[in-house]
Amino acid sequence: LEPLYQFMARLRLPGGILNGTQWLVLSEIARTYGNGSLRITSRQSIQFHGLLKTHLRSTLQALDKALLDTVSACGDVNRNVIVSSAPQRSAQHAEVYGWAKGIAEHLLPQTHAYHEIWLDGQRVTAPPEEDSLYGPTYLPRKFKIAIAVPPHNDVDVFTQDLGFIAIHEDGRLVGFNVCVGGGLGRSHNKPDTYPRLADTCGFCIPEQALAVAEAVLTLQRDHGDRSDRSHARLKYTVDRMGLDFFMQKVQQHTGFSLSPPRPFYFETSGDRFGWFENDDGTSSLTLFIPSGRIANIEGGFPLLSGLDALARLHRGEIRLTCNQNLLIAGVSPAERPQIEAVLAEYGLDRLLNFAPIRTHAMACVALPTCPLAMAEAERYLPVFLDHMETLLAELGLEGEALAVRMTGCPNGCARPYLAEIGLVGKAPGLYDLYLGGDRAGMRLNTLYREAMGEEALLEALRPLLVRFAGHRRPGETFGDFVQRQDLLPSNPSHRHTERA
Ligand code: SRM
Ligand code: SF4
Repeated sequence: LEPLYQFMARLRLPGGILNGTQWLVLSEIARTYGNGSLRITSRQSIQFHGLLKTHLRSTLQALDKALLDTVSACGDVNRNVIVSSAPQRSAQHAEVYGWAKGIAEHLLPQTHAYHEIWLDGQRVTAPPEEDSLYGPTYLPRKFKIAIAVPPHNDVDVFTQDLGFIAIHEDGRLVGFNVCVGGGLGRSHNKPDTYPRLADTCGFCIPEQALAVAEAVLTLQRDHGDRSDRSHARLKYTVDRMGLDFFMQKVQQHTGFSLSPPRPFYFETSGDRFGWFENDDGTSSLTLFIPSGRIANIEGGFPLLSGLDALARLHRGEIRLTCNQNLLIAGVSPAERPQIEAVLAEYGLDRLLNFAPIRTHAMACVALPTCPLAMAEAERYLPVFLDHMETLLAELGLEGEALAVRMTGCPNGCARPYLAEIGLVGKAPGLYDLYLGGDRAGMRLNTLYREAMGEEALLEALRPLLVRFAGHRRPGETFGDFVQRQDLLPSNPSHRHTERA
């Protein structure tokens, strides 16, 4: 008798875009085969948890019918390509999304194994098949790409192996700044593993983006460290080879030179909540989804059913954000009153009324499903934020959109190393405390104290917040304040800590 194995499955969803019909398929799968919940991820995708082994094929077949799949959402390949989710200029978003989709498709492994194993069971090609891009051994490690559309850095573009920053001039996409060598994963007590922000290396026109992506990925395939997985990401390859030499190789591979990076400005890495107008006459609504977890709580809040009702009604896009939230995008003026009625009927309008410290926080999944978790994250974040809300209210800081990010281990899945307050799980109930990130994803934070329980964390934060409340400059954020006041130790485990 086989044990009742259960699995997590993650969608490939470039740009995090779904239509209403697809949403309803996902919801049905979660209820029928999963644990009744959908989880929006920090890479703008959806995860199912609790899929029994015997239900995997039915799940993937149901996804296939909805034109969705899980190919390349995990593994040593290019992962889900992410894109800023809410530029109000609709045409800009559509164009940039087009490039993201193109890159995602270009870098998709060519294997037919997924179809053979999960869909029709028929062998499509004769073995052995070899992928012309990935070769017989694929990449040394996962590879991640994002496209940011300034002033939104909701994708945290500098944390990606390869980042593109869309440059618009007179409203027209003229190209992308190219950023290389970001990544966050590290291990406790291994100082030779570290988070690193990508370097902005040059500028390319849109038609060159595919070639740049292919060159960077191919160089990582050929030069990445295959002897030690903890050193196999591109950031280590770049540091080992030297950025200039690596970029020379990229230019040799593409056959063209990058021009100097163009100016850009990032205002925020967070989401803006509520309704906003788009330039095509439609509007969009961003809903806060606590840690991206969507379920019906028994005897409580019917979040999944409410979103299903919206999906049945809405003719435009449903967009997922890299902060684990959800947008009902492109709502026509005629549709808007109906959407508002559904929000009221299911009580979804309460998602617009949380304190900023909650709506700007993120936690990774961690326990009970993540096998790498050392401490709680998604389940503990709301408790920690209760304490933080009380503390901020006491100090007159209740409106502060302080960015708190929590993970159950140092892998960094909720990108805690950029937060103003980052909590990184070390053991059950114990977290390393990082401070001093900014709100636009331009700076890594710094390790402040190690292995702290709840009480110690609050005790450490209180005097800093008291000082902040009394001495901040107008508009200054907590992260900027602790940096300016020199309240942080120097931290040798971080590289390239600030983007100009
Ligand atoms: Fe992650 C592994 C969850 C974004 C760095 N991540 C895992 C696994 C699959 C655990 C495992 O290997 O067994 C987690 C599944 C937990 C579960 O029960 O569902 C997991 N990662 C997640 C998600 C769901 C976090 C979330 O709460 O939203 C995110 C899914 C993204 C997606 O849709 O593709 C997620 N992971 C990230 C990010 C953020 C990002 O990509 O922007 C990072 C840091 C950036 C980076 O890659 O450097 C990240 N995850 C890792 C690492 C460390 C990689 C490294 O270079 O050291 C691991 C462990 C590994 O790869 O060995 C990991
Ligand atoms: Fe799991 Fe660690 Fe990622 Fe959290 S940060 S989901 S605990 S691997």
